[in-house]
Amino acid sequence: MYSFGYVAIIGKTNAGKSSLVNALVGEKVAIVTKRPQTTRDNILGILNEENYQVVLVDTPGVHHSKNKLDKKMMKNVRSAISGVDLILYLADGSKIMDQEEIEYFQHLPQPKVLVKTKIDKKELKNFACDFEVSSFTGQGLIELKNFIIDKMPKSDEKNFAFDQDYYTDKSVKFLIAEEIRQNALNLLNDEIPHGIAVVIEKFDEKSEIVVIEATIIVEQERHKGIVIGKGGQMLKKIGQQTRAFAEELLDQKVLLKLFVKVDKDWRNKDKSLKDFGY
Ligand SMILES: Nc1nc2c(ncn2[C@@H]2O[C@H](COP(=O)(O)OP(=O)(O)OP(=O)(O)O)[C@@H](O)[C@H]2O)c(=O)[nH]1
Ligand SMILES: [Mg+2]
Repeated sequence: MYSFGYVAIIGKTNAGKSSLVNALVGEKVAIVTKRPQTTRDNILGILNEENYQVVLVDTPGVHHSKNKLDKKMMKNVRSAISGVDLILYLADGSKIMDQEEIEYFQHLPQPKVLVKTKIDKKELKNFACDFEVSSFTGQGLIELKNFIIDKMPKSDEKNFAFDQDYYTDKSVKFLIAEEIRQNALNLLNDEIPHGIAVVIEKFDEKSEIVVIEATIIVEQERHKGIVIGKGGQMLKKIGQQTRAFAEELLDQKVLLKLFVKVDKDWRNKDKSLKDFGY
């Protein structure tokens, strides 16, 4: 018997969704930051074994929309919920589930389970759940994984949707663009809000060194200088961290050039959203 199916990973922003997908897959599929609203797209993390394939759908955190990008993100969440074989709703174990969150969970379609995350934290809250996990220590992951595989539709034939060599549906270009965004979010202070997008302008693998050119888009003129930093120091740091990731991913030397561009209020412009891949 073969098992194949889709699992949506839903939850408030910062609940630990991307961390759990990465921990279950064992590869860096989705970027993680301490900041809210990190994930913007639905990103697939694929678990492969001879007799099963499970497609985990990482989603943007559920939040109230302030701009067109937010609305697209919430549309991504809704589309992830429909037609999956199981929903994992993740709730941060160090925060209480307020009434709004409880109701949101109750309104999700079946089959669904409530997963308490970050159980390695000291300030754990006491609320009922089906599974308790920590992506940091690995606690509860095997139990959760076995439960997921068990819940997937069974078939005599191997009807998997993805080549078993793949652990995500995203391209190397996408993963590197996201890594740049992650490192920028982690290195920059709170002055730069979530108005950053990254576009890969050039990806040249022809010679033995891979040449990548990327532009970081900011939404205000004064943010440009902050991203570049004094004497270009900030941009250099973002570049260094990303190059290390890209070289490991590609198993090749990488030359990474970063540029910064202003696109005022791009999160509310349809054309910009499309140009930046949202
Ligand atoms: N202590 C602890 N922290 C965790 C754990 N999992 C995630 N975190 C932290 O929680 C923060 C948010 O993690 P993410 O995985 O990006 O959360 P997310 O739900 O994908 O967030 P959005 O994409 O913004 O919706 C990061 O700072 C993580 O390091 C965990 O198991 N233990
Ligand atoms: Mg995320």
